[in-house]
Amino acid sequence: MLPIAELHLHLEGTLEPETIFAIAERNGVELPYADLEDLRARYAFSDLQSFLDLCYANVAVLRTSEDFADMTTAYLDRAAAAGVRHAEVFLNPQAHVERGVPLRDVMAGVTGPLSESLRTHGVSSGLIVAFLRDEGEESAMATLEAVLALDAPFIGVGLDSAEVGHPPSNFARVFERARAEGLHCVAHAGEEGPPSYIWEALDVLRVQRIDHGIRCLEDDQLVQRLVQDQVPLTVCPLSNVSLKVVNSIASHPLPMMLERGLKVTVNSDDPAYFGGYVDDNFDALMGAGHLCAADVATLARNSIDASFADPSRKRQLM
Ligand code: ES4
Ligand code: ZN
Repeated sequence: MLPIAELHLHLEGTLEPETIFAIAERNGVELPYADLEDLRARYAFSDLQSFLDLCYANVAVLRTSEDFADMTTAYLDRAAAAGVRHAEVFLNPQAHVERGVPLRDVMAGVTGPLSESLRTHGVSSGLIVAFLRDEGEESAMATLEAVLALDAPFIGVGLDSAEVGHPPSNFARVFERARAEGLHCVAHAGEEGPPSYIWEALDVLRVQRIDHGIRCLEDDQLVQRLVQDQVPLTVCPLSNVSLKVVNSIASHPLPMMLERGLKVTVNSDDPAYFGGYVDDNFDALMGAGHLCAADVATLARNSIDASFADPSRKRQLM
């Protein structure tokens, strides 16, 4: 197994149905589902929003730092088995603080297992604090200030949730502030949103990677820019099919993206919801005949190179 880095993974999207029920039970939280099968029957999405509604209803079971730690450890277990040797994971603190969970508990729960992950799992890791773009810039800025004040370790900021109607340029000041703090900057753009959102993420937010970015193919000048600057795109094939961003794995544009010289990586996004972890994403692409051995090697190398791992760790994994 070639060492890979996973760079586009939402911890909230790693809660498996069984875990949702188990944590609900332990916390005395009443779930609006009759049983596991009833919950599983709801994993058919029409678009990004329909997924977000279910995912963020389910995270209501998370109440204590132990819950957040268990979620993080379960992901590390599964990621290590998938061949992941470095992981940069998103967390959306707003979603939990708004439900009354103290930010310090959220951050302590997640950063505990991450800080030990190299020793416990052979997976180096970093946390990216992501902002719910539909909650606006003021809320994002308050969240950034609050996590900075806690001095819990995190390596960067991201921008996620409902894309259309919430362009990256709305968050210029938050990303400026994050950069001034020495944080890495990434943003979801060009999943459901137009190519102009990718331009804004690059030129206004000055991000180092684009999460998804597949709609860049609609704009030749944008492709040229992304190729020229070798801006990494964290592509999530099973997510794209599940959220109906593309029709099928067979028609996924990843082969075209590689062919055009874009710096593509393969990631799982929300693996508990979209049919699998990063290894399952590779398997799906291979099954569709999309990847030769050289492509797999390129994708693996891209993921390490596009990561924010320190140079000595990158050399170790290349
Ligand atoms: C997302 Cl806020 C959030 N959580 C999980 N997955 C996502 N994809 C886009 N936004
Ligand atoms: Zn995502």
